Amino acid sequence: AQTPVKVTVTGAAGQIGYALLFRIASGQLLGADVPVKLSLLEIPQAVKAAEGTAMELDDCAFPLLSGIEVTDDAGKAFDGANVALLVGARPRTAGMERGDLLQANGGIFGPQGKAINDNAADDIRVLVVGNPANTNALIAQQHAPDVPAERFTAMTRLDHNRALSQLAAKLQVPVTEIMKMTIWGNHSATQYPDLFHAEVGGKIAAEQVDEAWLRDTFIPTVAKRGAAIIEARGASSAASAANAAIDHVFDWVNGAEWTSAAIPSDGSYGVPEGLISSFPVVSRGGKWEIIQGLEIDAFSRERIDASVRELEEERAAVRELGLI
Ligand code: NAX
Repeated sequence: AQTPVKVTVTGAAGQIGYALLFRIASGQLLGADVPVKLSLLEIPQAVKAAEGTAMELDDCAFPLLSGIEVTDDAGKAFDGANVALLVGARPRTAGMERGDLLQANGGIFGPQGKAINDNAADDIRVLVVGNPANTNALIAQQHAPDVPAERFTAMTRLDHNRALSQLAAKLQVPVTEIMKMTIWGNHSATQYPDLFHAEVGGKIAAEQVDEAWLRDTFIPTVAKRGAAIIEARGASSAASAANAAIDHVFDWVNGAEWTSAAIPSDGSYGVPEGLISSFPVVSRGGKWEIIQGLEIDAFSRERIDASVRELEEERAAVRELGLI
């Protein structure tokens, strides 16, 4: 039988964790023929709740689930891990300054990056979901010098899926008719969902909608969808975020055509090298590759630059704080 793949999930007792773990255990993260073992990392106060989730996972008798451990010890959680989903983070609370937020998350993602560096399997792949996701991924990566930099990624797939869904509704086509969607930049309100390369029925999407809708409705609706979900549901996106994490890792491991992921920049499209920024990507041979050679018009350039500038500011702030 195949050796199980070890998948570590941090923040396992949280709401995304609850939406994610059952889908991983059922085979949706890696494939319907790949056995998995789960490691659930939580803070001490939430270990008991994570153990309750582990009991429910047991009760599903998933054929592919070969074991579950629950721990508050990062060294143990990441020991031999092949996939790490870093979901647990310190949320921004009322009155919290950006510096405080970055500091608190540096205290989580620095040590977790080091624990990954020292304990994970050689093929470790890391997806950061916890916000601010791009910069948390950068912090973790900078504490893992022995792991290839490209193994640290951040999630913009939820933004990508939101963009697909908004455009499909506008044009009244199935989401499967939309190709080449891209989210550029930071997973934040500055992100840029790009319709100038997206295609519907083989034609450029931006030419099938009016400019005012694109600029004043589509872009802000996608970028502010997280807040709209909180407003409607009274809680932040959970199942859709878990779904996007599944999409990201499945595609990374199994290959994919054009999608969006935040990965370390190699300098493409004027994004400073090293920033973990969202790009149009394909997945080949277990690696993300940035799609090259796209023409970027002035409208897109301005928006990509604004989001990248925010990432640079976040990087400068965490450097200033000594977090990287
Ligand atoms: P919850 O507050 O429900 O759960 C977070 C869990 O993380 C808690 O159980 C907490 O005990 C745990 N945790 C905190 N510090 C930890 C540490 N050092 N080690 C291990 N576990 C730790 O939040 P949830 O709704 O699940 O969201 C999790 C994160 O995802 C948040 O940062 C949120 O902002 C972020 N999101 C990111 C999205 C994206 O597209 N990238 C979208 C959805 C979501 O908003």
